[in-house]
Amino acid sequence: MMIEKIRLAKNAHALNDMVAQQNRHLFKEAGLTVVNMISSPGSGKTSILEALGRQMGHSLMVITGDIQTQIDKDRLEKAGALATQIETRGSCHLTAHMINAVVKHASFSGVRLLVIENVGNLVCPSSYDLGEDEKMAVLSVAEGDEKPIKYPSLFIRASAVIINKIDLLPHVNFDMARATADIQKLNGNAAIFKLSCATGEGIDALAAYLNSLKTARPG
Ligand SMILES: Nc1nc2c(ncn2[C@@H]2O[C@H](COP(=O)(O)OP(=O)(O)O)[C@@H](O)[C@H]2O)c(=O)[nH]1
Ligand SMILES: [Mg+2]
Repeated sequence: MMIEKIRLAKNAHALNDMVAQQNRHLFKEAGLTVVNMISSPGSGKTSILEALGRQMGHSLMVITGDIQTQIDKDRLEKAGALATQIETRGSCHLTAHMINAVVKHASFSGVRLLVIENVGNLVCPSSYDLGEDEKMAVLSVAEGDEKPIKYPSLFIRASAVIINKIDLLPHVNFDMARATADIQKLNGNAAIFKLSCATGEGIDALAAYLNSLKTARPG
């Protein structure tokens, strides 16, 4: 019984990876940079993407995943970005199949950057390849400085980590030196951005980084 379960889980992952490769091919054909943004609920993913949307307009497309509601899609469109909502109806992460169903008929005319805002969860989303160029982790200072070492799987895989809500630092017990040292221990190559969506601090540096990803892509 246990062996059968493990076999099924392995098959499901293999199938996901196959569709992720199809997505990656499609994204490359469309000349897109694709980022898979992952965090716990409420760390500020949509707020960061709203700030980017106000700068980038329709050159930013977001596919946003939630258990239910179209709230984030509406917020992102209002901020100026293109947005599509996936309601997973209970699933705690997006899969390559869910993304494929959206992107296989989508028009990417004028789009430079596609961000997939994953379902809020620090664990499951990090083990599903969606066909992205890179994973980006978001951690807010209100969540606690020990979260990277408690939930290492995301931070090990992320090319960039955003530490958000730095405007709240005077009000919370968040040791920035500890958090950044732990992130660097887990992943020496991760770029770290300190951000506040409330004040706008750090948004330009993040936008410049995302733009440099585009120019670094071959073809
Ligand atoms: N003080 C402060 N609040 C923020 C910041 N970023 C987001 N928030 C708030 O945090 C809450 C959750 O943000 P949201 O973008 O929905 O997070 P998501 O669930 O990760 O998409 C909202 O009430 C935001 O207004 C920030 O930098 N500073
Ligand atoms: Mg959100």
